[in-house]
Amino acid sequence: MLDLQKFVTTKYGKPIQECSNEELYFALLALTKETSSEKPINNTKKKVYYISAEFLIGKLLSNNLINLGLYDVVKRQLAAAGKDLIEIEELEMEPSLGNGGLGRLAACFVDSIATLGLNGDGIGLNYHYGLFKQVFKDNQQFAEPNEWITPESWLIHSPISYQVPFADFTLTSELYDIDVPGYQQDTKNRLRLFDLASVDGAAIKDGINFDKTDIMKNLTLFLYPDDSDRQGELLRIFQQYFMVSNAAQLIIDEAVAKGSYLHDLADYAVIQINDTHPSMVIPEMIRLLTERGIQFDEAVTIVRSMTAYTNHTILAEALEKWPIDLLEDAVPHLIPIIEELDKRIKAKFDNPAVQIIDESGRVHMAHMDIHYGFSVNGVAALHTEILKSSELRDFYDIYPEKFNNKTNGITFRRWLMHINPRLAHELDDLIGEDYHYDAMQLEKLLSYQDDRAVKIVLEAIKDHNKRKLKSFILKNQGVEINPESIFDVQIKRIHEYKRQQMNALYVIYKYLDIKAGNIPERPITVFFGGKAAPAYTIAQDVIHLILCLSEVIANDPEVSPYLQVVMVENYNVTAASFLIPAADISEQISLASKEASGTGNMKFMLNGALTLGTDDGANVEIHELVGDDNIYIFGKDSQTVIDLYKNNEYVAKDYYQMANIKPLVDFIVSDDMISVGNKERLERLYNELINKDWFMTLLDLSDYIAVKEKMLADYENRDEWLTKVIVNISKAGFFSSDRTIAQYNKDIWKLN
Ligand code: BZD
Repeated sequence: MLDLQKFVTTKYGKPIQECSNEELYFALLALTKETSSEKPINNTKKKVYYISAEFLIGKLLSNNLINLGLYDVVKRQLAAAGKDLIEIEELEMEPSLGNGGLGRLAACFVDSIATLGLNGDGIGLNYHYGLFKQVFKDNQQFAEPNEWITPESWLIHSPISYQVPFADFTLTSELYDIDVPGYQQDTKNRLRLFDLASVDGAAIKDGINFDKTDIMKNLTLFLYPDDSDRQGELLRIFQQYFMVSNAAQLIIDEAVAKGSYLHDLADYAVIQINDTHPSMVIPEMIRLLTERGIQFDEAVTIVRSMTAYTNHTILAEALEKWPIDLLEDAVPHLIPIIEELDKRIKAKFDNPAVQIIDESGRVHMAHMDIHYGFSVNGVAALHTEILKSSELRDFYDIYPEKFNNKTNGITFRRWLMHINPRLAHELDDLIGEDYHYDAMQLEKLLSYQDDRAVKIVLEAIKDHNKRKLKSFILKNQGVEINPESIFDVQIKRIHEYKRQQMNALYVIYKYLDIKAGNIPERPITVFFGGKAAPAYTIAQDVIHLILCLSEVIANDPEVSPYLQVVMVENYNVTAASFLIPAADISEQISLASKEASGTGNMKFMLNGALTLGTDDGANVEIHELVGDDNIYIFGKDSQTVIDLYKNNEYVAKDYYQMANIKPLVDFIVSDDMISVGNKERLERLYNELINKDWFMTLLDLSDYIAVKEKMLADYENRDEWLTKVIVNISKAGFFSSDRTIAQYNKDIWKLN
């Protein structure tokens, strides 16, 4: 049994009571690292390497304590000494090694791989400042470096180092490991982040700008450095190649150490390519194998039998296509290999749509993955079907056997036990702890769907979580919120297809409705959170719209008691951990067909929020699981949307002219808004909506408003609402990432 008092006294020569929270944080960090260092590394023969540009791991202290079985005892012993684990944990810096769902999925996956006792590491880069820290000024987003690496951290410097060749120089890598202890597992895995010793934050000038030419100093400074110029594009290629060359060398070394003679490499290793950022691992692996004496044809066969690709988007503009001359400038030694791979495809298939190098000399990374890997998966049932029937149809015709679906999942250790301990304990009491290991056991909760006493407890937990969120927002942003209001939450990257602008138009509707004298039964607080890519102007404009609306409403005493808009600054995993358990309404309102899966939708459901969404991504599967009565679906379905695009039939202006829509859109450029905002930004967004509206906001707006109004009215029937909440929690088990990973293993990786 752990004696924390003894551990702390040995470290600092004084008892817990006399330590600062900072001292206690570092003591707990040391304790956790020590405990996981004692666990043996999983070393079974075949191993999966999950290569990803992003691992959005969030703070690790609580999660590691939970997985190591130390959380409750640490919390208790701290409390006995008058200290609060939650306050201590606040001192941990959050790494922003990811952007959104794709990166967070990778983090959930490494947790589940370890929890299932599978042998698998995550491989990525150790960005010193991660994505960026979002700050608001003048109702606009600004980007600052997000510092997270402290002298003592989760990173463990490894002696492993490789030479990575580029056109004009060779870089020597460094490796930092982060232990990944699975939940209640004897062995552990690792997240392995490659870096360069010479990288230097002094290269940063203002905000997140830096001199992009000096690769030695800036290679791993930021995730997604600005790529609006050639230098920026080159830097991304440098990063990607640095990541995969290190990965490939590590994979070969580890396999050889276990007895591989390379011809049998696929018996030792399988690579999961997370989106196309790691796609260069294919030519790189072929290069390294041929360097080690394997014939080109055999190298291709080996690589094909050990690489699998996950697609996370159907947006064509998000699929990477690197100009070959750019690749030539950075990694000329890959060019003959890529050209040879392309030549073989051109000889075999007389279809421009499936070529690797197109007529304008761009290398389609996804095409290389599909031809030269053995598996292609989408991330939700609908998404995979759309890939097969439209976006990747020509590939599906060639390789039907490669295509498979793996509906995303989330780790319940973080997204339930850690962020909502009261709910987790209530579930333990009601249905036992089996669901910790087999999430489908949550269905046992269904038998309580008419239980008054359970409903009262669930309501009290939600109330408690709302108050916790209130303190978080007050502390971080100095904004007071009303914990008695309905909490309506939309948190995700800011993107037109996710349609935060539609939610903002609802807010305008509600604002005008209240001004017209229709006072809502209960106040509503609408939360937004998310970062916009610095180069994505319209997304910046959407943030501006939300911040201006927030100010206009806050300044209007007629409306502010009933309606509040909160744009959470620097939305990240920590903010999510406060927002999700407090939410009543989960906004999942993407244009049908465009959201590959979504994973926030799963987190909200598990924490007792009801979904307001389109039949898109994994919402479709949530809908099927909970049934029509327990979800609020609106909008045009994916087939209708796909047809509208195909036939070029959507005309935003036709919708804008409608009597119920025009005043809402016009409000964006009203005097009220312009008085607190930037005219150029607001007008640009207004024009975009009425003239283009590529993601069809106005198409679904009327239906959205109607269904949201119905949802708010239904909220007042507390008994029925709480039945729906119980059904949602009960059915969330399917979305455990343990289930997803078990499926990846059974169908793709075939470990153990
Ligand atoms: O991946 C997201 C999808 O949008 C979600 O629907 C899905 O649930 C998750 C996990 O599968 N994709 C991303 O997060 N993508 C990016 O962040 C990204 C980053 C760089 C370039 C392109 C896309």
